[in-house]
Amino acid sequence: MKIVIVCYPTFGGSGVVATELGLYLVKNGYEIHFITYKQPVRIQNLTRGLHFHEVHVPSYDLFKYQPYELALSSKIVDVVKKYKIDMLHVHYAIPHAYAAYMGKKMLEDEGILIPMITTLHGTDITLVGSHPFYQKAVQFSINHSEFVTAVSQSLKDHTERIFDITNEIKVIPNFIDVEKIKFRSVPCEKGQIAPDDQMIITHISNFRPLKRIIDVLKTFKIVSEKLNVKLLMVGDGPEKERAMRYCRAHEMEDTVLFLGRSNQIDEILCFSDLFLLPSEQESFGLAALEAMVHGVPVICSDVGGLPEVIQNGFSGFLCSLGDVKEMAEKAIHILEDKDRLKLFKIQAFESSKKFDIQKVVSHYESLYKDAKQAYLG
Ligand code: GMT
Repeated sequence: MKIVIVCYPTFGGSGVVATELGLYLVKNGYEIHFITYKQPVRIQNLTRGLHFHEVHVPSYDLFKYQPYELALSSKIVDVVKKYKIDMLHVHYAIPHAYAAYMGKKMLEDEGILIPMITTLHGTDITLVGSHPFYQKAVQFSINHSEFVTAVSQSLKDHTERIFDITNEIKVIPNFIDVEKIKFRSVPCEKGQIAPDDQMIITHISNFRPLKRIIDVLKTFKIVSEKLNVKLLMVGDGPEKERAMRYCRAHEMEDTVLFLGRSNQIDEILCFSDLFLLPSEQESFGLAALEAMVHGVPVICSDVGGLPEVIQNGFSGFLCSLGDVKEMAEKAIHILEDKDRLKLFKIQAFESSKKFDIQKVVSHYESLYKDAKQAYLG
Protein backbone atom coordinates (compact mmCIF):
# COMPACT_ATOMS: atom_id res chain seq x y z
CA MET A 1 0.00 0.00 0.00
CA LYS A 2 1.20 3.52 -0.78
CA ILE A 3 0.54 6.09 1.92
CA VAL A 4 1.11 9.81 2.14
CA ILE A 5 1.97 10.96 5.68
CA VAL A 6 1.56 14.67 6.35
CA CYS A 7 3.20 15.90 9.56
CA TYR A 8 5.37 18.52 11.23
CA PRO A 9 9.04 17.75 10.66
CA THR A 10 10.22 19.11 14.00
CA PHE A 11 11.24 17.68 17.38
CA GLY A 12 7.61 17.77 18.63
CA GLY A 13 5.91 14.51 19.61
CA SER A 14 3.47 14.46 16.70
CA GLY A 15 6.32 14.70 14.18
CA VAL A 16 8.27 11.97 15.97
CA VAL A 17 5.25 9.62 16.05
CA ALA A 18 4.45 10.24 12.37
CA THR A 19 8.05 9.68 11.33
CA GLU A 20 8.58 6.53 13.40
CA LEU A 21 5.28 5.17 12.06
CA GLY A 22 6.37 5.81 8.47
CA LEU A 23 9.79 4.23 9.01
CA TYR A 24 8.24 1.13 10.55
CA LEU A 25 5.66 0.80 7.77
CA VAL A 26 8.43 0.95 5.16
CA LYS A 27 10.06 -2.02 6.92
CA ASN A 28 6.68 -3.80 6.66
CA GLY A 29 6.63 -3.32 2.89
CA TYR A 30 4.60 -0.11 2.56
CA GLU A 31 5.63 2.76 0.31
CA ILE A 32 5.61 5.93 2.40
CA HIS A 33 5.63 9.49 1.12
CA PHE A 34 6.21 12.18 3.75
CA ILE A 35 4.93 15.61 2.83
CA THR A 36 6.26 18.37 5.10
CA TYR A 37 8.01 21.73 4.86
CA LYS A 38 11.39 20.24 5.85
CA GLN A 39 12.92 16.76 6.01
CA PRO A 40 11.71 15.25 9.33
CA VAL A 41 14.44 15.29 12.00
CA ARG A 42 14.30 11.56 12.62
CA ILE A 43 14.79 10.68 8.95
CA GLN A 44 18.50 10.56 8.25
CA ASN A 45 18.54 8.66 4.97
CA LEU A 46 15.91 8.12 2.37
CA THR A 47 15.84 4.40 1.68
CA ARG A 48 13.86 2.23 -0.71
CA GLY A 49 10.13 2.78 -0.19
CA LEU A 50 10.69 6.01 1.73
CA HIS A 51 10.10 9.33 -0.01
CA PHE A 52 10.10 12.91 1.13
CA HIS A 53 8.36 15.77 -0.66
CA GLU A 54 9.04 19.28 0.51
CA VAL A 55 6.31 21.90 0.52
CA HIS A 56 7.63 25.22 -0.75
CA VAL A 57 5.70 28.38 -0.01
CA PRO A 58 6.93 31.14 -2.27
CA SER A 59 7.06 34.41 -0.42
CA TYR A 60 5.00 37.22 -1.95
CA ASP A 61 4.91 40.77 -0.59
CA LEU A 62 1.15 41.08 -0.85
CA PHE A 63 0.65 38.37 1.76
CA LYS A 64 1.02 39.17 5.40
CA TYR A 65 0.64 35.39 6.03
CA GLN A 66 2.00 32.93 3.48
CA PRO A 67 -0.68 30.43 2.38
CA TYR A 68 0.96 27.15 3.49
CA GLU A 69 -2.34 25.22 3.28
CA LEU A 70 -2.68 26.00 -0.42
CA ALA A 71 0.83 24.85 -1.19
CA LEU A 72 0.31 21.73 0.92
CA SER A 73 -2.97 20.72 -0.74
CA SER A 74 -1.47 21.25 -4.20
CA LYS A 75 1.54 19.13 -3.20
CA ILE A 76 -0.79 16.38 -1.93
CA VAL A 77 -2.62 16.36 -5.27
CA ASP A 78 0.65 16.16 -7.25
CA VAL A 79 2.11 13.36 -5.12
CA VAL A 80 -1.10 11.27 -5.09
CA LYS A 81 -1.35 11.47 -8.87
CA LYS A 82 2.33 10.90 -9.63
CA TYR A 83 2.81 7.93 -7.27
CA LYS A 84 -0.74 6.50 -7.38
CA ILE A 85 -1.16 6.83 -3.61
CA ASP A 86 -3.83 4.75 -1.81
CA MET A 87 -4.27 6.65 1.45
CA LEU A 88 -3.69 9.99 3.18
CA HIS A 89 -2.69 9.89 6.84
CA VAL A 90 -2.43 13.33 8.38
CA HIS A 91 -0.92 13.97 11.80
CA TYR A 92 -2.03 17.06 13.71
CA ALA A 93 -5.33 18.56 12.60
CA ILE A 94 -4.12 22.11 12.00
CA PRO A 95 -3.72 22.83 9.16
CA HIS A 96 -2.99 19.36 7.85
CA ALA A 97 -6.49 17.85 8.02
CA TYR A 98 -7.96 20.94 6.42
CA ALA A 99 -5.37 20.99 3.61
CA ALA A 100 -5.70 17.25 3.03
CA TYR A 101 -9.48 17.56 2.73
CA MET A 102 -9.01 20.21 0.04
CA GLY A 103 -6.51 17.96 -1.74
CA LYS A 104 -8.94 15.05 -1.57
CA LYS A 105 -11.73 17.18 -3.08
CA MET A 106 -9.48 18.41 -5.91
CA LEU A 107 -8.57 14.81 -6.66
CA GLU A 108 -12.23 13.79 -6.61
CA ASP A 109 -12.80 16.38 -9.32
CA GLU A 110 -10.40 14.43 -11.49
CA GLY A 111 -12.08 11.10 -10.69
CA ILE A 112 -9.45 10.01 -8.11
CA LEU A 113 -10.92 8.80 -4.83
CA ILE A 114 -8.66 8.65 -1.80
CA PRO A 115 -9.54 8.04 1.87
CA MET A 116 -8.10 10.19 4.61
CA ILE A 117 -7.18 9.38 8.22
CA THR A 118 -6.58 12.16 10.73
CA THR A 119 -4.59 11.53 13.90
CA LEU A 120 -5.15 14.01 16.72
CA HIS A 121 -2.15 14.60 18.95
CA GLY A 122 -3.23 17.03 21.64
CA THR A 123 -2.31 20.63 21.22
CA ASP A 124 -4.12 20.61 17.84
CA ILE A 125 -7.27 20.16 19.96
CA THR A 126 -6.62 21.32 23.50
CA LEU A 127 -4.65 24.49 22.80
CA VAL A 128 -5.01 25.67 19.24
CA GLY A 129 -7.97 23.85 17.75
CA SER A 130 -10.44 24.87 20.41
CA HIS A 131 -9.78 28.56 19.77
CA PRO A 132 -12.92 30.12 18.24
CA PHE A 133 -10.83 31.32 15.26
CA TYR A 134 -10.03 27.73 14.29
CA GLN A 135 -12.77 25.65 15.85
CA LYS A 136 -15.16 25.44 12.87
CA ALA A 137 -12.42 24.46 10.42
CA VAL A 138 -10.97 21.84 12.75
CA GLN A 139 -14.39 20.35 13.47
CA PHE A 140 -15.16 20.26 9.74
CA SER A 141 -11.89 18.47 8.92
CA ILE A 142 -12.36 15.91 11.70
CA ASN A 143 -15.92 15.19 10.60
CA HIS A 144 -14.86 14.79 6.98
CA SER A 145 -12.00 12.37 7.59
CA GLU A 146 -12.87 8.74 6.84
CA PHE A 147 -11.28 7.74 10.14
CA VAL A 148 -10.09 9.78 13.09
CA THR A 149 -7.71 8.56 15.75
CA ALA A 150 -6.60 10.10 19.05
CA VAL A 151 -3.45 9.19 20.95
CA SER A 152 -5.29 8.64 24.25
CA GLN A 153 -8.77 8.11 25.66
CA SER A 154 -8.33 11.42 27.45
CA LEU A 155 -7.77 13.24 24.15
CA LYS A 156 -10.76 11.47 22.57
CA ASP A 157 -12.98 12.57 25.49
CA HIS A 158 -11.61 16.10 25.34
CA THR A 159 -12.24 16.33 21.58
CA GLU A 160 -15.81 15.06 21.96
CA ARG A 161 -16.43 17.57 24.74
CA ILE A 162 -15.33 20.65 22.83
CA PHE A 163 -16.37 19.79 19.26
CA ASP A 164 -19.55 18.54 17.71
CA ILE A 165 -18.11 15.29 16.37
CA THR A 166 -20.23 13.17 14.05
CA ASN A 167 -17.84 10.28 13.38
CA GLU A 168 -16.21 7.80 15.73
CA ILE A 169 -12.78 8.61 17.17
CA LYS A 170 -10.62 5.52 17.65
CA VAL A 171 -7.96 5.52 20.33
CA ILE A 172 -4.57 4.35 19.05
CA PRO A 173 -1.89 5.22 21.60
CA ASN A 174 1.61 6.37 20.78
CA PHE A 175 4.23 3.66 20.57
CA ILE A 176 7.89 2.84 21.01
CA ASP A 177 10.21 0.33 19.37
CA VAL A 178 11.12 -1.79 22.39
CA GLU A 179 13.37 -4.20 20.45
CA LYS A 180 15.33 -1.37 18.80
CA ILE A 181 16.13 0.16 22.18
CA LYS A 182 16.88 -3.16 23.88
CA PHE A 183 19.35 -4.29 21.27
CA ARG A 184 20.93 -0.95 20.43
CA SER A 185 24.66 -1.10 19.86
CA VAL A 186 25.52 2.45 20.98
CA PRO A 187 27.42 2.44 24.31
CA CYS A 188 25.80 4.11 27.31
CA GLU A 189 28.38 6.63 28.55
CA LYS A 190 27.41 8.39 31.73
CA GLY A 191 31.06 9.21 32.46
CA GLN A 192 31.10 12.37 30.34
CA ILE A 193 28.17 13.88 32.26
CA ALA A 194 28.53 12.82 35.88
CA PRO A 195 30.53 10.67 38.28
CA ASP A 196 29.26 7.16 38.95
CA ASP A 197 27.83 7.94 42.38
CA GLN A 198 25.74 10.88 41.14
CA MET A 199 22.18 10.07 40.02
CA ILE A 200 20.75 11.63 36.88
CA ILE A 201 17.33 13.26 36.66
CA THR A 202 16.20 14.22 33.16
CA HIS A 203 13.56 16.44 31.60
CA ILE A 204 12.92 16.63 27.85
CA SER A 205 10.45 19.00 26.22
CA ASN A 206 9.98 22.03 24.01
CA PHE A 207 10.16 24.29 27.11
CA ARG A 208 6.81 25.87 26.38
CA PRO A 209 4.93 27.35 29.39
CA LEU A 210 2.61 24.33 29.63
CA LYS A 211 5.62 22.08 30.34
CA ARG A 212 6.14 24.00 33.63
CA ILE A 213 9.90 23.69 33.56
CA ILE A 214 10.26 25.91 36.64
CA ASP A 215 8.44 23.10 38.50
CA VAL A 216 11.13 20.74 37.21
CA LEU A 217 13.80 22.99 38.73
CA LYS A 218 11.93 23.49 42.01
CA THR A 219 11.41 19.75 42.39
CA PHE A 220 15.04 19.07 41.58
CA LYS A 221 16.18 21.70 44.09
CA ILE A 222 14.36 19.92 46.93
CA VAL A 223 15.74 16.54 45.86
CA SER A 224 19.28 17.88 45.54
CA GLU A 225 19.21 19.07 49.16
CA LYS A 226 18.96 15.40 50.18
CA LEU A 227 20.64 13.37 47.46
CA ASN A 228 23.64 13.59 45.12
CA VAL A 229 21.86 14.31 41.82
CA LYS A 230 22.34 16.14 38.54
CA LEU A 231 19.56 17.48 36.30
CA LEU A 232 19.72 17.31 32.51
CA MET A 233 17.40 19.75 30.76
CA VAL A 234 17.04 18.65 27.15
CA GLY A 235 15.25 20.84 24.62
CA ASP A 236 14.75 24.46 23.85
CA GLY A 237 11.88 26.92 23.85
CA PRO A 238 10.38 30.09 25.26
CA GLU A 239 10.90 29.28 28.97
CA LYS A 240 14.59 28.44 28.68
CA GLU A 241 15.90 31.92 29.58
CA ARG A 242 13.68 32.10 32.65
CA ALA A 243 14.80 28.64 33.72
CA MET A 244 18.46 29.59 33.32
CA ARG A 245 17.90 32.75 35.38
CA TYR A 246 16.25 30.61 38.08
CA CYS A 247 19.31 28.37 38.17
CA ARG A 248 21.68 31.36 38.46
CA ALA A 249 19.60 32.91 41.23
CA HIS A 250 19.51 29.65 43.19
CA GLU A 251 23.14 28.66 42.58
CA MET A 252 22.17 25.53 40.70
CA GLU A 253 24.41 26.06 37.69
CA ASP A 254 26.79 23.25 38.68
CA THR A 255 24.07 20.66 39.01
CA VAL A 256 21.71 21.63 36.19
CA LEU A 257 22.92 21.18 32.61
CA PHE A 258 21.01 22.65 29.68
CA LEU A 259 21.84 20.39 26.74
CA GLY A 260 19.71 22.10 24.06
CA ARG A 261 17.77 20.26 21.37
CA SER A 262 19.23 16.85 20.89
CA ASN A 263 19.12 14.00 18.43
CA GLN A 264 20.70 11.80 21.09
CA ILE A 265 17.69 11.20 23.30
CA ASP A 266 18.43 7.46 23.61
CA GLU A 267 22.04 8.16 24.59
CA ILE A 268 20.87 10.52 27.35
CA LEU A 269 18.01 8.39 28.67
CA CYS A 270 20.09 5.23 28.86
CA PHE A 271 21.96 6.55 31.92
CA SER A 272 19.09 8.54 33.47
CA ASP A 273 17.64 7.42 36.80
CA LEU A 274 14.44 9.47 36.87
CA PHE A 275 12.35 11.51 34.43
CA LEU A 276 10.31 14.58 35.44
CA LEU A 277 7.27 15.72 33.45
CA PRO A 278 5.19 18.17 35.50
CA SER A 279 3.15 19.43 32.49
CA GLU A 280 -0.08 21.34 32.83
CA GLN A 281 -1.51 19.31 29.97
CA GLU A 282 -0.28 16.27 28.09
CA SER A 283 -2.49 14.24 25.79
CA PHE A 284 -0.06 11.31 25.96
CA GLY A 285 3.46 12.27 27.02
CA LEU A 286 5.65 10.55 24.44
CA ALA A 287 8.80 11.73 26.22
CA ALA A 288 7.70 9.79 29.32
CA LEU A 289 7.28 6.62 27.26
CA GLU A 290 10.72 7.16 25.70
CA ALA A 291 12.11 7.35 29.23
CA MET A 292 10.27 4.23 30.40
CA VAL A 293 11.58 2.06 27.57
CA HIS A 294 15.07 2.92 28.84
CA GLY A 295 14.01 1.75 32.29
CA VAL A 296 13.63 5.27 33.65
CA PRO A 297 10.73 5.77 36.11
CA VAL A 298 8.63 8.90 35.61
CA ILE A 299 7.28 11.48 38.05
CA CYS A 300 4.59 13.50 36.34
CA SER A 301 1.41 15.46 36.90
CA ASP A 302 -1.88 13.62 37.03
CA VAL A 303 -3.32 15.26 33.91
CA GLY A 304 -4.64 14.38 30.44
CA GLY A 305 -3.40 11.08 29.05
CA LEU A 306 -0.49 10.66 31.49
CA PRO A 307 -2.43 8.25 33.77
CA GLU A 308 -2.88 6.03 30.69
CA VAL A 309 0.90 5.84 30.25
CA ILE A 310 2.34 5.89 33.79
CA GLN A 311 1.11 3.37 36.37
CA ASN A 312 1.05 5.18 39.70
CA GLY A 313 3.41 3.52 42.18
CA PHE A 314 4.69 1.06 39.55
CA SER A 315 6.42 2.81 36.66
CA GLY A 316 6.58 6.11 38.53
CA PHE A 317 4.19 8.46 40.31
CA LEU A 318 1.31 10.71 39.28
CA CYS A 319 1.26 13.88 41.40
CA SER A 320 -1.07 16.84 41.77
CA LEU A 321 -0.40 19.55 39.21
CA GLY A 322 2.07 22.12 40.52
CA ASP A 323 2.77 20.28 43.77
CA VAL A 324 6.58 20.35 43.66
CA LYS A 325 6.83 19.13 47.25
CA GLU A 326 4.88 15.99 46.43
CA MET A 327 6.93 15.41 43.28
CA ALA A 328 10.18 15.83 45.22
CA GLU A 329 8.99 13.43 47.96
CA LYS A 330 8.15 10.78 45.35
CA ALA A 331 11.46 11.35 43.57
CA ILE A 332 13.39 10.93 46.83
CA HIS A 333 11.33 7.84 47.67
CA ILE A 334 12.44 6.20 44.42
CA LEU A 335 16.04 7.38 44.40
CA GLU A 336 17.11 7.04 48.03
CA ASP A 337 16.94 3.26 48.12
CA LYS A 338 19.09 1.42 45.53
CA ASP A 339 16.89 -1.70 45.53
CA ARG A 340 13.72 0.34 45.17
CA LEU A 341 15.23 2.32 42.30
CA LYS A 342 16.21 -0.94 40.60
CA LEU A 343 12.67 -2.27 40.99
CA PHE A 344 11.11 0.92 39.60
CA LYS A 345 13.49 0.79 36.65
CA ILE A 346 12.44 -2.77 35.84
CA GLN A 347 8.77 -1.85 36.25
CA ALA A 348 9.11 1.24 34.04
CA PHE A 349 10.54 -0.92 31.28
CA GLU A 350 7.80 -3.54 31.81
CA SER A 351 5.12 -0.84 31.48
CA SER A 352 6.60 0.46 28.25
CA LYS A 353 6.04 -2.92 26.57
CA LYS A 354 2.31 -2.25 26.47
CA PHE A 355 3.09 0.41 23.84
CA ASP A 356 5.40 -1.66 21.71
CA ILE A 357 5.41 -0.55 18.08
CA GLN A 358 4.51 -4.03 16.79
CA LYS A 359 1.29 -4.13 18.80
CA VAL A 360 0.24 -0.54 18.22
CA VAL A 361 1.07 -0.14 14.55
CA SER A 362 -1.02 -3.20 13.70
CA HIS A 363 -4.04 -1.07 14.70
CA TYR A 364 -3.07 1.56 12.14
CA GLU A 365 -2.55 -1.17 9.55
CA SER A 366 -6.07 -2.55 10.13
CA LEU A 367 -7.41 0.96 9.88
CA TYR A 368 -5.71 1.46 6.50
CA LYS A 369 -7.31 -1.76 5.24
CA ASP A 370 -10.74 -0.79 6.60
CA ALA A 371 -10.48 2.73 5.22
CA LYS A 372 -9.57 1.46 1.76
CA GLN A 373 -12.39 -1.05 1.79
CA ALA A 374 -14.99 1.30 3.23
CA TYR A 375 -14.11 4.07 0.84
CA LEU A 376 -13.46 2.26 -2.39
CA GLY A 377 -15.71 -0.74 -1.83
O1 GMT B 1 3.79 18.64 23.76
C1 GMT B 1 3.99 19.43 22.85
O2 GMT B 1 4.05 20.62 23.04
C2 GMT B 1 4.20 18.93 21.45
C3 GMT B 1 2.96 18.23 20.95
C4 GMT B 1 3.03 17.95 19.47
O3 GMT B 1 2.07 18.31 18.83
O4 GMT B 1 3.94 17.34 18.96
O5 GMT B 1 2.79 17.01 21.66
C5 GMT B 1 1.51 16.45 21.64
O6 GMT B 1 1.57 15.25 20.86
C6 GMT B 1 2.45 14.24 21.39
C7 GMT B 1 2.47 13.07 20.42
O7 GMT B 1 1.22 12.49 20.27
C8 GMT B 1 1.96 13.84 22.79
O8 GMT B 1 2.82 12.85 23.31
C9 GMT B 1 1.96 15.07 23.70
O9 GMT B 1 1.44 14.71 24.95
C10 GMT B 1 1.10 16.16 23.08
N1 GMT B 1 1.25 17.38 23.87
C11 GMT B 1 0.25 17.90 24.59
O10 GMT B 1 -0.85 17.40 24.66
C12 GMT B 1 0.58 19.14 25.33
